Amino acid sequence: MRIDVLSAQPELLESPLNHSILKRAQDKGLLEVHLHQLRDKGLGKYNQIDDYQFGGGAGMVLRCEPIFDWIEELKSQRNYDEIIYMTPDAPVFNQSQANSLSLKENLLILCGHYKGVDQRIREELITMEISIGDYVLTGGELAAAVVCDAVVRLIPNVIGDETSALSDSFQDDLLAPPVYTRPSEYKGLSVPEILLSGNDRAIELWRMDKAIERTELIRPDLGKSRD
Ligand code: 6GU
Repeated sequence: MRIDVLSAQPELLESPLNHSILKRAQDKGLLEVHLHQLRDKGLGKYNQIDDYQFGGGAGMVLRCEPIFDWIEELKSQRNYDEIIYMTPDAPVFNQSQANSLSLKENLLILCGHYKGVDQRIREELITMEISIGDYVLTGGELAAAVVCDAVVRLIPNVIGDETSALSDSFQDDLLAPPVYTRPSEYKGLSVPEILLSGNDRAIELWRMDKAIERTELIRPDLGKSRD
């Protein structure tokens, strides 16, 4: 997979992209990430990328020219499966979208800033809009890092143990069951007996029970499709 990210602050993505799963995917040759500075195609002496909004109102808006120029240049070099705009006024990202994005070859992600981008960009260039939740971040960069992490870890062979991604919370609309490791007794706190029993079938049933119990308690909205 190749991911291009277009941003006014690409440095914000450097650390998350160069550690952990995202680094491992790149080291294994399964992922290429290219960060692009919006300002490189800014206007005039000061490389301007934003401007006041028509009609008045507080806050700057990212202008058409630098973003059209960047996206048209990148599109002339390869076909993008999706051109994604990160913005709080969009449908909220979920695991099923992460699954389908993990099957794509080329993704282009545009990070919003300030009051957002000129609407014409959204209508002409963007094929998918993503929010990561109901709160406002200063820019789309941290949200883009979240989406990249969620997507890239699902690319086959990025994480060693395939079953590990498949048993994540949300893969089946259930939160994950509790997990324990050694020691089996710590400060008088013990691990549920069943996990030490060696009875695989009973353990599987216990985990399913716990997953359902936790989902109903913490995220009853997730269970809806099971009713
Ligand atoms: Cl994608 N961008 C910004 N700026 N804020 C957000 C977001 C995105 N998702 C949730 N809040």
